[in-house]
Amino acid sequence: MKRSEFLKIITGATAALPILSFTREYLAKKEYPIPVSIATWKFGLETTSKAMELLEKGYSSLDATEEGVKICEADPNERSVGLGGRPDRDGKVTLDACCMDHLGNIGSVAAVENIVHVSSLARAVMEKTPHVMLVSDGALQFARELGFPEENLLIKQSKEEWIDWKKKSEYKPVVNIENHDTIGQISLDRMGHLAGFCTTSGMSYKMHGRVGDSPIIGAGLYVDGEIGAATATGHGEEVIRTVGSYKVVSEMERGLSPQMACEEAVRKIFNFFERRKQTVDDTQIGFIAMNKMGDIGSFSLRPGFQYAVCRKGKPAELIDSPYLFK
Ligand code: SD4
Repeated sequence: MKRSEFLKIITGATAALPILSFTREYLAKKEYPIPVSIATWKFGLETTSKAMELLEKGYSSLDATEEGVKICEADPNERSVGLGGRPDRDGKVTLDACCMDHLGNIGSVAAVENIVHVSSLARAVMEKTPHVMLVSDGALQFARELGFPEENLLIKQSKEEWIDWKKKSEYKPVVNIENHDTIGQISLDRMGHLAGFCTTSGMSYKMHGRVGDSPIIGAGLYVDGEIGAATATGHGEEVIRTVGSYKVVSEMERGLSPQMACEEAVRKIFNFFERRKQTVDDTQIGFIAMNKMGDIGSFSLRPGFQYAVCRKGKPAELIDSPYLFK
């Protein structure tokens, strides 16, 4: 290595250190505007309100967030999460979910059929097994052992749409409409503890067995109890490629605000598109993030992404995310 290159690396490394220690000091001093809960998309209004009701009573961020996302999983009108989620190209609804707490405990399930509350199943993997991820039949078997109810998740409307889709079998995800309703939710409780869940039926008409970013710790969700948390929605393959949620949290660890950290992660994704000389015309990716102080941020690749925020003593609010491209 040339001396100048070496110096560049050294300078870069030492430059990062003061920012980091500044952040830690700042975190220790600031009073938390807590509790607070944030969630992707409009249904987050209801799920963050539910979480806040529980957080204000003193529930942990893990318990409150789980109760929030479960509302969405049980609602057949939400067509990309839980019951009523759109099927894969074989007509099967397969769900993905994960959770992470402030201590670094993680649990995840992927490609699960017939179980509505996969978020709770992911939590059970976290709390009741020596593992962190169970998939497909193994996850279903575990759910049965725990007595989770089984039901057909393919509602009539989804079935009819799928039959219609099969006429052309064109796999063309429509930005913000067809494939982008994953719920990622993060809360900060009265103890100052962060936790998050991410749950989805994934991309509509995906190949059977396809797993997106949502159940992948670091991609769809990441929580570092000493720094902050982030979660993603949108085109999962792109989020996995950049380990998106981890990227957001590691930018916060370097000292960036949640807002700037989300912007960095979206720019990184765009940079990978550019390298492959691909357009982002049919793609949407959105991140939301919160740091340990309860400051929040969001950023998306394209317009249309919204998220909900609910702070202590206030009604939940829907916010249009800033974005990179029109
Ligand atoms: C996936 N990220 O399976 C999910 C889809 C999504 O909002 O976010 N929908 O790739």
